[in-house]
Amino acid sequence: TSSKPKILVTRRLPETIEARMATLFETDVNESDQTLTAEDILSGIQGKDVLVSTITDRIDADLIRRLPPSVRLIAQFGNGVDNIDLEAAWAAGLTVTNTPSVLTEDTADMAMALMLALPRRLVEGTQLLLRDRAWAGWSPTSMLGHRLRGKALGIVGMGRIGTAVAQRARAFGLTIHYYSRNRRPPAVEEPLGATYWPDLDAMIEAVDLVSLHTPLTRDTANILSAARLDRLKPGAYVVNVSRPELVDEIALIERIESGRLAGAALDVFDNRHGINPRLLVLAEVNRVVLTGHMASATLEARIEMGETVIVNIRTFMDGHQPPHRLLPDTPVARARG
Ligand code: 8YV
Repeated sequence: TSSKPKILVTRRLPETIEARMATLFETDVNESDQTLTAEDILSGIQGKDVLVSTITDRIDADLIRRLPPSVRLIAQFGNGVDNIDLEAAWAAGLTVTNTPSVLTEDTADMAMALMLALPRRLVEGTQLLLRDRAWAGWSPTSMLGHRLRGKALGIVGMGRIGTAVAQRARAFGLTIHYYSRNRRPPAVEEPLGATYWPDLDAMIEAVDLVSLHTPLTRDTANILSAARLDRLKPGAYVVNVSRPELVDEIALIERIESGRLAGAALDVFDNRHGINPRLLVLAEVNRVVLTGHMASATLEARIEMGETVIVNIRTFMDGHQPPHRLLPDTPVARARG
């Protein structure tokens, strides 16, 4: 028997990461493209020390209760941990870690790309050429969109990612408004010219675009409710690279269909019963831009996420505090009940 930590990895990871894990740990990777069921996880985890999870694994109180006592660490490959019942994990004496920071900039880039895509008719521009297999040529009035410069951006959740989005948006000439549980210090606000709104409803009424950057918790589920969508200015846009549950998706669809809102750019959407066909129709007519949870999907980010998981596991198994241990009384701690 080896003294290497024994780990179960629920999804395939980049090759370099799997190879490195295989040298450092006794590694068991789910080689299928399917998410493991709770029963699969429970049978795979027997005799192991660490569960390496991703957002697609539902690690609820029941699963946690049934984990063998050998498991002491859940090392999430990812920043968001809303798939894990943190309170149940802590109550069971488990340590939970995540991989923040390494995906911040890439996620912010994607938010910016999505923000630009609809007003500058990016997808539509390509579709037009593909449909005609030809270009009618330039004209002073063809394919006019709208500029972002001068618009007011409302950022919901001014953590690492929200701040990185604000920096980019500032460079694009947007004015920065934000709602966050805690006001950021002047050293953060001032270079961004950012306006803090302690009242989300009030901020929503003041902005032209809203971009969501809060973790999904009990407090943030449905934060962009139907009532809040109704407070948006006519013609406003919604951008979501966070979690679908933050938005009342049906209400959003209705308001875009009616023309009340200009559109939405969504990297995350309710996929429990497949993509809402009304959302697909709106995407077809270029009122919505849809991407499938791609905001952190760069090879570089995935490798750094893997490296962060490895550091968390090694530090923990060496008996030290892992660098990205999640603790109660932090923003993500209020997992959904
Ligand atoms: C990750 C994400 O790909 O890190 C997050 O919170 O949403 C994604 O970008 C995913 O979490 C992997 O577990």
